[in-house]
Amino acid sequence: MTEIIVEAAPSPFRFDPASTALVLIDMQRDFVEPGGFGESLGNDVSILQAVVPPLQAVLADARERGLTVIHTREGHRPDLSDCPPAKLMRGAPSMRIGDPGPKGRILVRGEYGHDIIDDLAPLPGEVVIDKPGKGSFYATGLDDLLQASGITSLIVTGVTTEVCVHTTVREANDRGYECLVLSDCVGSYFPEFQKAALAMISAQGGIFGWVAPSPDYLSALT
Ligand code: C5J
Repeated sequence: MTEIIVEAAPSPFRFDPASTALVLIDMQRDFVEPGGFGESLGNDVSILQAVVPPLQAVLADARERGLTVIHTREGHRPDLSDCPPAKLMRGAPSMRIGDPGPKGRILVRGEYGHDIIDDLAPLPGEVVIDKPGKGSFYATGLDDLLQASGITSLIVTGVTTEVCVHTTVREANDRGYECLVLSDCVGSYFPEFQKAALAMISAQGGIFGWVAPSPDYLSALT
């Protein structure tokens, strides 16, 4: 066993790369680029671009050292049979889930907008989890896959911090996984939510997990 120790809040995060996966949550065009789901909800999606360069560095490092890499995508079947009406009808977006948009049907599997951005495109052999909800465990095979692979720790990245990242970290925490969230590799449309969401994870002795910037994570590995 190799123990890596990362300076993190609220305390050093210890993990063994052999039992750790890097998780990239929903780095899809639908959230990160104009013309997708995120923009249809009234968000300025350009703010999420800041996440891409540090996440590229973390992904490159993980690939080099053979860490398990897992990508997730939020989205629905073309017939929307896995999209609850409550989600479909929520709010007053400019385009609803399933509507045709400039990058294809909004948040629908198989559409260009639903896929992961080119800068972080999965390599053959990397796991891609399609999920209908905000959490990566709900209605997916993620837990089974992690258990079968002996994964007990997750390095968590992606968007958006207070929605799919938080839901996933909470689900993971309840299932016994140790999560380190890389603060510069997760992004929110709302700077105040970014700050609060990260603080919530490490508060109370790490009630949901640990938080550290990616340079501290990467330097611990070298
Ligand atoms: C949202 C997500 N924000 N991936 N989804 O609706 O965080």
